[in-house]
Amino acid sequence: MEQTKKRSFSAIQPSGTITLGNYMGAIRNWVKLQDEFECIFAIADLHTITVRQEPAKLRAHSLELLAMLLATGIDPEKSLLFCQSHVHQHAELAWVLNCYTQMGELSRMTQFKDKSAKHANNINAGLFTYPTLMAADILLYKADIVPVGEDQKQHLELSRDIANRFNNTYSDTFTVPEPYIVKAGGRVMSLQTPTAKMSKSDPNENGFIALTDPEDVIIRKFKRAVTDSEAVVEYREGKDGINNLLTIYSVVTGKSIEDAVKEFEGKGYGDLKLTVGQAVAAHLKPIQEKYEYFMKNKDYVAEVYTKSADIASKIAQSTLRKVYKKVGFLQK
Ligand code: ATP
Ligand code: LTN
Repeated sequence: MEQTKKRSFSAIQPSGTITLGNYMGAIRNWVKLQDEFECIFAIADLHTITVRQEPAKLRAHSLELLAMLLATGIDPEKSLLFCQSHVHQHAELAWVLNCYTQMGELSRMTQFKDKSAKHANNINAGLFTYPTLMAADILLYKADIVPVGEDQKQHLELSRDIANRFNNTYSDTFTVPEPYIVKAGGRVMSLQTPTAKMSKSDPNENGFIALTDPEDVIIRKFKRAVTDSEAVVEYREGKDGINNLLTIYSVVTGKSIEDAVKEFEGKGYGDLKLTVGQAVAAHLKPIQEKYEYFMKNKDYVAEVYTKSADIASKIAQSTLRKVYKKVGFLQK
């Protein structure tokens, strides 16, 4: 890939069924960035095993995620789409970066604190060094921007610190990446606990909308969404449930929040929930049809990720070679 445009890198974990939160916070924007940037997308399977996975499920989730990304509009003619474990340089650079990252920095990461609380019986070293692998993902490709949801901001800041530290210790090696976080949809909340982010590994399925949920399930989940007792559709602080519904509605319909609020003037929460559910189902329908198509054409999906990994590996190797030289390894 000859680089003329600025580069974007992002990844997503195959840790479950992709949600409306992943779509609104990340994937929807990935699709849009493809013309302006040279985009590289990875399935972060190495990151996913920081939480124990059933092997058959991990394999299935990875394939489903690839098919879903293609269905949402990731175009292999324009972008690379591959599995992180297929490009061995990710793990190799992560090792080097581990030696340039402090324990104190890693122990301040809120995701580490949250996940170690959630998985108290498996606080493994990989969960702790998760952010250095993420830094390796980004820095290998000299990405200028990293489109992610709000929850990844802290990891991105650490990636920037690691890049600067390495550059200052040796000489300019890494591009210092900028986070690219959208305002609307950067943090979609759980439908059941609107103060917590919508998460694909939430054991309560009513908390999230999976992109594969059929229309009746989507509508049912929205009908059960937790709101408040005021019965006025307004967007303001303290109305987490309603704010979340209005944000979702605004993103899937392209209407502004103010227009959405006007539309529901004098109407009750029941109307709002039903309309939002219908709008989400209508928005997801064409994506679901394409998803079915790609799931029936697994050979095509395999061809995409194999070809992409070959190209990615060449870019990654050129960075890794420079890093090995700078730290003082003998050259082969
Ligand atoms: P897990 O529940 O396993 O931690 P997750 O649902 O948080 O997974 P990730 O694979 O960690 O998803 O994230 C993929 C992308 O989706 C990231 O860019 C992340 O910032 C974004 N994202 C995840 N959840 C949300 C959300 N609720 N709102 C907006 N963006 C989100
Ligand atoms: N940790 C990210 C997924 C991820 C990622 C990356 C995102 C892995 N490597 C590199 C951006 C850049 C998450 O969304 N939980």
